[in-house]
Amino acid sequence: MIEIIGRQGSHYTRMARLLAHELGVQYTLRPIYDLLSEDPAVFGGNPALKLPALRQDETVVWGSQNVCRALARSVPGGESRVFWAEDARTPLLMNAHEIMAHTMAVQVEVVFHEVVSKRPADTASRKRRASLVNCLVWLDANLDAVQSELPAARIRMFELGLFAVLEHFAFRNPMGLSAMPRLTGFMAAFGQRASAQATPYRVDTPPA
Ligand SMILES: N[C@@H](CCC(=O)N[C@@H](CS)C(=O)NCC(=O)O)C(=O)O
Repeated sequence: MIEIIGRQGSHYTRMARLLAHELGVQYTLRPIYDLLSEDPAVFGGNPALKLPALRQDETVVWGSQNVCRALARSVPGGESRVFWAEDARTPLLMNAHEIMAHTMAVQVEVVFHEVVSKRPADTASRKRRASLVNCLVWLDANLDAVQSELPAARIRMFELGLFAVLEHFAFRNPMGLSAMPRLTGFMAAFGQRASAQATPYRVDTPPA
């Protein structure tokens, strides 16, 4: 019995859920309603107060990378069906995984500053948004070359993370992506996958 502790509106949770669906792993989602809680118990015991986490029997792992590993290990041959960031060997693929991971991380910071806390812009927040936009521009410019180096037969973590963060913009941090045609084209194509359609972004509403 696998339980993903996370949120339907979280791009890190989405990445893990996409992987579960791609691998055919059965799981239940235990929603975290209070993102701002300071109680580790809310986050599956994670002292970092971050989500997602995964519980399997008595074991809990924290963080999307560990969640994805645990999902892949839960099915025979699962790990080798996946192309992980650590499998990247060329500078382009190594950089692409770094930039995709950073885009996911900086999206959280931008959303926390601008959307959750509604704080006015400051030097640090302006730099974070510039960093986010720069990464998207880089990903758009390099997407074709990156995809040509990714093995077609594997489930590519780069694509799961990229799709999760790209679709997250409309849900949580609206910004125009029309100047990035390769990213929007990728999003439209990946969005046809059963895994994408099974995991749409939603607000988790606590039971009344
Ligand atoms: N390194 C963590 C980062 C996860 C993360 O930033 N998750 C966001 C939600 S998408 C979160 O927990 N936000 C709450 C917070 O930052 O306080 C991972 O890979 O799982």
